[in-house]
Amino acid sequence: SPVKEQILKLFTDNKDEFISGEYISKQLGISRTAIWKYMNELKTEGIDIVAVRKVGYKIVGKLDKITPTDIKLGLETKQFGRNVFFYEEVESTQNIANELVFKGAEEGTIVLAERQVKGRGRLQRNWVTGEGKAIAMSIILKPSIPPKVAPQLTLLAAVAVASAISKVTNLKPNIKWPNDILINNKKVCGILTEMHGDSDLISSVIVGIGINVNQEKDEFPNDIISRATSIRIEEGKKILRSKIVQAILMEMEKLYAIFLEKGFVPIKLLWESYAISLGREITATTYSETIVGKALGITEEGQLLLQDEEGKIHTIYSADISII
Ligand code: BTX
Repeated sequence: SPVKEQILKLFTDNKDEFISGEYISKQLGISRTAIWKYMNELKTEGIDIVAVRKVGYKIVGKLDKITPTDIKLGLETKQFGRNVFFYEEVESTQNIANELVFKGAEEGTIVLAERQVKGRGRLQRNWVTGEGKAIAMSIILKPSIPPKVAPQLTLLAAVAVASAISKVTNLKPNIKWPNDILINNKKVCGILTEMHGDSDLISSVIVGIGINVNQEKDEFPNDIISRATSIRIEEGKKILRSKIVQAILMEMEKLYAIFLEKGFVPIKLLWESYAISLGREITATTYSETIVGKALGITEEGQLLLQDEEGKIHTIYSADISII
């Protein structure tokens, strides 16, 4: 309800402080009894609120959940994540976001799920979502850009995730072109961007972000265990998923505004500051060939520049990269 949203906002604006019942009552124009009712509702949702007589209410903790309440409590964005669709189980959050786009969902709308039974990666690959311990999120964007520019949004999303992880943990994530986020050389996040529109102009882009957050080592399937990691494994402690989601939305909103105003160049610089493969010998496997060479950098459009052993420079639009 709008009142509940306003209460979540009051707590967000006054984090770590007591808010008096009188203040809430005046701000929202509701009775003390009504406030009491909303506080109880938040408690049943797993929000830990202390109430001190004559002082007020304060939030002292929450569970590791990603419901709309969990996301909005502490969210500092203007638009991103203001509309949250949450599901216990979906085939893929990308599919739900797709349907929402056709129903006219606003830019910045997000879809989250605890379980994905058909989570997907690029090229029809599978993406594993550790139930209750991972983030599976799709963000709807509606930029007016030509389709060839869309891959830049994948790189932008990678910067947003890397910088969000750096802000809420002590970790130093890296990006492997185009879309893997690695910590200590293991994959902690994958990003998949899908778009709608015609050949001249995009109408929407759905950015899918999968992050391993609180899984322990033995919780990964055998086929990925040697290449995957989670924030918990690397940080050595659990972290609230809602905090990471909020940080990503904040970074995305900021970077996206910069991108729309100034284009890709400022994003490119940030991307390069996280890049792991630049200057190294890599193998790039495209749909038609395998090229071995040195990664020189990315172009102003976001493609990878690779110099092979004969000195020839290749511009790579899409490939799997392994670092030699
Ligand atoms: P990708 O094609 O770069 O990576 C997929 C590959 O990564 C798989 O083939 C597998 O080897 C490995 N992999 C699968 N699951 C994991 C995992 N949990 N951790 C590490 N490695 C893994 C990356 O594609 C894009 C992933 C996007 C996922 C999000 S989740 C929300 C949204 N919904 C959806 O269905 N996809 C996106």
